[in-house]
Amino acid sequence: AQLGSALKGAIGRGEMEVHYQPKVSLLSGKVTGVEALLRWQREGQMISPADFIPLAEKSGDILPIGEWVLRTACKQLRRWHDEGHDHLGVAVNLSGKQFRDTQLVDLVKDALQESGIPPQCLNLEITENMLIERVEEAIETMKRITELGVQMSIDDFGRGYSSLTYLKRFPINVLKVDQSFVKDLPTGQKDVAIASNIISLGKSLNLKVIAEGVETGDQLEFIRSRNCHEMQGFLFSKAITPEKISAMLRSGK
Ligand code: G
Ligand code: G
Ligand code: MN
Ligand code: NA
Repeated sequence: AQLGSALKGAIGRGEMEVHYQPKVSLLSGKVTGVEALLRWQREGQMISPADFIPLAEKSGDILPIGEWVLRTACKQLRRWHDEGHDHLGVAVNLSGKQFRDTQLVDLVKDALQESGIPPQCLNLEITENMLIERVEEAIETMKRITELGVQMSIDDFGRGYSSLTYLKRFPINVLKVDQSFVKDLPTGQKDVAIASNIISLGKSLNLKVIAEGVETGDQLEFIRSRNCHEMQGFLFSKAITPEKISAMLRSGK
């Protein structure tokens, strides 16, 4: 309850920051985009979004917080574009409540207009579990978003109540292989089978495939050997401040 009441004013008190984790092309080795990851510094302590997002989701605070993350990420991307990195994209995670909010599409339009970024440079990440209920409404929302030119990713793919129906019926552009299937590559035979097949399934459906949670050179070699498009993980970088991303881009990465 204490954490919950502190959450209310956290943005106003300047305690929330958006950090960004690079996504890297396996072909060029270059940063193609970043994922926005929320950070809460409270009384000198970092509280993980894994701990406070569920609270915010319950209380409804996720709506103003999520709106702030989206607007902040779009405006930050605009700055990177203005610094000359206009190929860069930004991905923003949506919670279930945000995804079902009837004002989401208008908010996305407004964030695009306010920042002036090209719609195709914005990517919204949702998880499979958000697609189980109210399927027709979810498809409609995703259609309206992708008609704006905005891209959509299925995050943590394979971890939830996976159904191939999602790949068939939902308008998506990117598949993110859940980090649990990357963890034991390349020696774990089950991860080898599952990761290889998710990558080839995504590719044969013309989706961009991103492997998450890549921490070792051996994992990187494995996903490269399967022609995965991009990687994200501590091997390259954790989520860092926008200033550090700018420095990374200036250094030619
Ligand atoms: O860095 P990591 O600890 O950032 O994130 C933990 C979890 O919190 C992940 O599942 C991630 O998707 C989620 N998360 C991080 N930032 C946001 C955000 O801005 N919105 C939502 N809905 N989830 C987020
Ligand atoms: O659920 P989602 O994929 O949006 O959340 C990303 C989460 O994974 C964040 O908590 C982020 O900090 C974390 N993460 C990113 N790269 C790595 C990695 O290489 N290893 C581990 N263990 N976690 C990672
Ligand atoms: Mn994500
Ligand atoms: Na993920």
